[in-house]
Amino acid sequence: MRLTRSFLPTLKETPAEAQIASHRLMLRAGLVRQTSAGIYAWLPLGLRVLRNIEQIVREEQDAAGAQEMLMPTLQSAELWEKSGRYEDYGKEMLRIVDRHDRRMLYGPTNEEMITDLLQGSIKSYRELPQILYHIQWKFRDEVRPRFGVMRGREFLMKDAYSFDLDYASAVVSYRKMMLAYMRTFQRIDLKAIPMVADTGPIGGDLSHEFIVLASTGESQVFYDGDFENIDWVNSEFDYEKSGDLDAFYNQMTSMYAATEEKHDLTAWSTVPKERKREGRGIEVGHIFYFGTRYSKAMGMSVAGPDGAQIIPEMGSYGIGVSRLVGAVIEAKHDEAGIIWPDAIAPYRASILNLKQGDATCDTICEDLYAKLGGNAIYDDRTDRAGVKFNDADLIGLPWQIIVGPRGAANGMVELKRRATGERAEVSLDSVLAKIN
Ligand code: 5CA
Repeated sequence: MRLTRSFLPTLKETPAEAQIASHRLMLRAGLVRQTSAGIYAWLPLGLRVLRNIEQIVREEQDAAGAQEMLMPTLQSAELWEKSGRYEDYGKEMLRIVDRHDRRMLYGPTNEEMITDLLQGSIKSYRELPQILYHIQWKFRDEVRPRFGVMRGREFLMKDAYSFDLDYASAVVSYRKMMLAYMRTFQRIDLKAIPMVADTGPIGGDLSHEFIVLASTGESQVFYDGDFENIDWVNSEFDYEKSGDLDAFYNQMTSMYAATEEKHDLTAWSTVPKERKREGRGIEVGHIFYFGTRYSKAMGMSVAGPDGAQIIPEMGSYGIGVSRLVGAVIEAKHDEAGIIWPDAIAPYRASILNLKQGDATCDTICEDLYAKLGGNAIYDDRTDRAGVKFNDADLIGLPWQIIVGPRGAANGMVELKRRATGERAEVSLDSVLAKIN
């Protein structure tokens, strides 16, 4: 993308309405713009990050055996009356009336809809277990939307739903999702701690929140320091083998918000003192096992092996995809701007032409830009070098290729790694090899 041709409205001034770093940086780097309270338009650069995160979430859901589908944003009130949640959800639910006076709502979540969809089609125990997910916009009329996309009213969520024949099988589904979450956050280069959680209006009796560590986070979390060192992506966990499963599960349940008195702190008390950690973080995911609460309410049952009807055991599993964009920035920024992890960066590199109009600089930049195949931002503006450096740091791509007339004359450019600030003079040949 050439900066002179792109819609990338960066801001020099810090927007007054933004209280936290990620909100300020998302506005300043031209990732989003608010269109009304708690509702954001994703500008080209922001959308690329959102899509990259979405893709990692999708790959890990698929790898865990979940199947992608897409349910609508609008739902009928009747569905929610069946589960009893139409009234319970209160003012957070955006209620809409269509031209035939039918009561509709903009979905805040999809337990009712997915259960209703499956109950018409799944008849036998042989068709279970199933895990289905979609990545879809939600609306919750939060009283106080704030912190930009972190607590929006409209936000993008990945929500998955599992259906199993019995408790033991439902717990396996739950653990599969748990591991998929840990892998997802690790791939985004985040440290996430699963914390035993309240189930809230969703209901159920087994639930974890996933807290991404960031010093500015709203949630306080106590955790076992050993947890930060587990390589979720490269470890094998055998869900069918109970030994592995239990070890894994015990690790997961040893994380508590020690301030929540109602939690059983026995497991926490067994963590050696030197491994106990306290931190702050942002809730980016929440998973729930809730048994037959919705399947029963929506009238779902399947024929068991002996012909008797079985009401499936369910769980639901959410990741705040749009919130993750903010959470990543909270975890990864400095005074100068964003520091995108490689896995989700909107582009790999910024090319900074320090002397636009100089034949050698222009040729080198054009050549690099072509060879990076659309995976770079080319700062081809005629601005001062200082402006280009500042904007490149603000936007935060992993690499900066700095092309100035002195080096260019000798076929050399400067390569800067945004995360470390390390700079090195490199030849044109090696710059692409380094970046790729
Ligand atoms: N039905 C369940 C799981 S599918 C559910 O809705 N869970 S939730 O309410 O905890 O939401 C799941 C995730 O969505 C949260 O962990 C959070 O990351 C994200 N989320 C929730 N509310 C908002 C919001 N107002 N703005 C941005 N993200 C949100």
